[in-house]
Amino acid sequence: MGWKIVPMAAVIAVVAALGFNGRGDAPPRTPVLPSQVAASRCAVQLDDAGPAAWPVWVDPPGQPASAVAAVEAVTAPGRGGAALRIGLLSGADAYTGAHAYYTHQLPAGAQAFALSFDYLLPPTSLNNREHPSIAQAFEISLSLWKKSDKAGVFYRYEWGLQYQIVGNTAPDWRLWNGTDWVTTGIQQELVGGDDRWHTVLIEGYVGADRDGNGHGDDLRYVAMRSDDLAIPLGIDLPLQEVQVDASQDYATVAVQLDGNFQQDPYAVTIDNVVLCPYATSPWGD
Ligand SMILES: [Ca+2]
Repeated sequence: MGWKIVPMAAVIAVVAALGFNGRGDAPPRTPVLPSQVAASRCAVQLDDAGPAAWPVWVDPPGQPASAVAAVEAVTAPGRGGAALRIGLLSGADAYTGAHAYYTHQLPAGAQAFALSFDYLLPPTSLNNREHPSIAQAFEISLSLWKKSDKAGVFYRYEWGLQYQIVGNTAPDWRLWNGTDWVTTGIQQELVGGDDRWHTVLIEGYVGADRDGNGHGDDLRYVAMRSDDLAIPLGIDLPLQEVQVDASQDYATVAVQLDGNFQQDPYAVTIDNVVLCPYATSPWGD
């Protein structure tokens, strides 16, 4: 299938060598392999809500004319259901992204999550080899808007995973720490094109107050799966919380297409978008 499988021992060594900042002096944790999302528990596909439920926000903000994007309903050939096609259609400025997001309420106390979906990438080179890659990166994220213990004060907590197509360490998987992308050191060569379905799963905590400091700023990536590559992460990142205007708790699941240096148009199709929230850890830590 064309992926480069990185030996697990090497993955763990690379992650350790990168020196992700842990919180305090917590002892090393036992690596946890990603679970399979239980379809029977979390059967609602967010993409089936249709394009009207997935508005697009342009990143960076404040440049509404810098990118044109659209979300349309499509049927996924051979997969028997509704899917969404997100298109970055044009743009005046390089490196502009289209961020399509779905907003929903979560059960009270949700602080651990498994997010998974299937997707089709556009045909592209990787890391500008041979010819310019059509896309810069492809991202998924989960954001929580949560009430704090101060009256009327809400914070936003964001969790994200990026497949970086062009960059110094690309093609690789990177994690969002609230202000920047941090490489996992895990490289994978994904093939784009029709019927080249890929599946990604990310598990972890966000918005949790696991260290009891009164803030839900503990961000932990527990594990991920990309196609047949199962990756224990066990990475704690110090998340910067951002104060926001809100009146109730809610969450968004987003898919972002990042434009390249010449803002070439391209599209990504998503299907089986499933979010499983948990009030307590399903991973045994
Ligand atoms: Ca679907």
